[in-house]
Amino acid sequence: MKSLSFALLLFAVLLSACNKEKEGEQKPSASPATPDSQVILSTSEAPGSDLKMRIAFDPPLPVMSKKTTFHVKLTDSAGAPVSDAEVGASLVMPMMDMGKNELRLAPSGTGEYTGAGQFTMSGEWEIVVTAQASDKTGKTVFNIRVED
Ligand SMILES: [Cu+2]
Repeated sequence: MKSLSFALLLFAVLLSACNKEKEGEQKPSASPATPDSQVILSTSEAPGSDLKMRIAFDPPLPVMSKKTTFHVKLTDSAGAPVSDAEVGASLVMPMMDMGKNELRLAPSGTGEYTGAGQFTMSGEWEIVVTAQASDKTGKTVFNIRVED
């Protein structure tokens, strides 16, 4: 019995240590350059991604069938900007096949890439952003909600 409660205690300690680490991680990503838009429902990074991404929209709340400009900030795992990448995005509705809707994001500053596209329907969309640099790759899926 004693060893079981010790194991539980150890588990609890490890859990709280994990949470603290996560809180600490938020700080360096709070860069004022391209803050994540409030329109983002969730963000998930593909396993093995060396390149980290943040995204912002213009307009900040994308509207269906109107131009949306995408700004992606690309950094390496240490937070340094990566400017020599090929960056593209695919706009996908998770609930249905909306056809191919892809765009290229061109370099627009230190570690920044910009491109425009259109959401062809209101509702929930995934923006699948891929980046390929000389020796690193990254893929991040941003789930957002698009208004009518
Ligand atoms: Cu649709």
